[in-house]
Amino acid sequence: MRNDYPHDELLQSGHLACQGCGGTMTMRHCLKALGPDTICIIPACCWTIISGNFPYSALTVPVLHTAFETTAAAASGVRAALDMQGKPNTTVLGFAGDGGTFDIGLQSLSGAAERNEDIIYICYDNEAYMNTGIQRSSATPELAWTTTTPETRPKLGPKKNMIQILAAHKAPYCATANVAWPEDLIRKVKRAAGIRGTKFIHVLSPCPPGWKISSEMSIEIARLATHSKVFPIYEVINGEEYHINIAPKNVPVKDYLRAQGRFRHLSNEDIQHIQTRIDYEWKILLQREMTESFQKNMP
Ligand SMILES: Cc1ncc(C[n+]2csc(CCOP(=O)(O)OP(=O)(O)O)c2C)c(N)n1
Ligand SMILES: [Mg+2]
Repeated sequence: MRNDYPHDELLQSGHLACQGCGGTMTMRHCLKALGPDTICIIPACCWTIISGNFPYSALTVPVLHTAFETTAAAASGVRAALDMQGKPNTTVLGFAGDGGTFDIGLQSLSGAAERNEDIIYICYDNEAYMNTGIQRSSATPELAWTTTTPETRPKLGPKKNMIQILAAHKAPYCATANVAWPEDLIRKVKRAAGIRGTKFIHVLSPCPPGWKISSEMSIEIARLATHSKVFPIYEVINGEEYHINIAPKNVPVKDYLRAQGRFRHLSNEDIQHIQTRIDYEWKILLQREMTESFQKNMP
């Protein structure tokens, strides 16, 4: 392990997560990056449960549990209160699932990003409403099984592109990350902490029961998501400058899909359809990275 990897553990043992929970690893790494002077704003999601009840919380930082749709609004309020108290250096961390970010919390996140509130917003994306029993969200990948999109009627249409939505707000810093690359995630959270305004980090966080994988496969499958280009890892600065941070190994999408029970029903044609879409999205991302220098010169 590298020497600059933070050894402090702000997430204690005794939490209530499932084995192999990517959302838990995401929280652990984010808090390592931010340190103890951090306040977490957590809406309804698995993390409402994982931290445990006060005073037995596994989190050693203050937590405000808030309503499902209000993460970014509540974070804005906490930020304003801290500023009034003369505590500008305390980090306000909104930490929400994909349902709370892509769907129900989108308008409050959009409002905060438009006002450019000085907060870090981290979405741990396990690609469904896991806490309530694996219902599809707009982050669920195309043709995946969930309890509301059964194998005979799998989820139609592609996953919503949240980074593009935040980039369209000209948020000063947006990034994707993956629990399989903790050092990249920690670097990004630290970088976000040094920027004023709304910072958004979208972290792929596998869910073994929801993805129908065994818990020890969590990181390996997360890694395949990036190496197959299903979940590219990149940063967007000021909504314009794109930087891809991890070079994919061109693994066929099939290898990623076939490793998970939630895609067990897919035909070879389905897989080819997904591969075509992934290749197309990757091409667009490369083009965005290449047009960076033009955009830098815009007024
Ligand atoms: C307004 C409202 N609607 C529905 C719920 C029920 N609910 C609690 S957690 C949750 C799922 C959250 O999904 P996500 O944000 O993806 O987080 P995850 O559970 O996957 O960690 C739902 C639907 C709620 N608490 N409030
Ligand atoms: Mg979820």
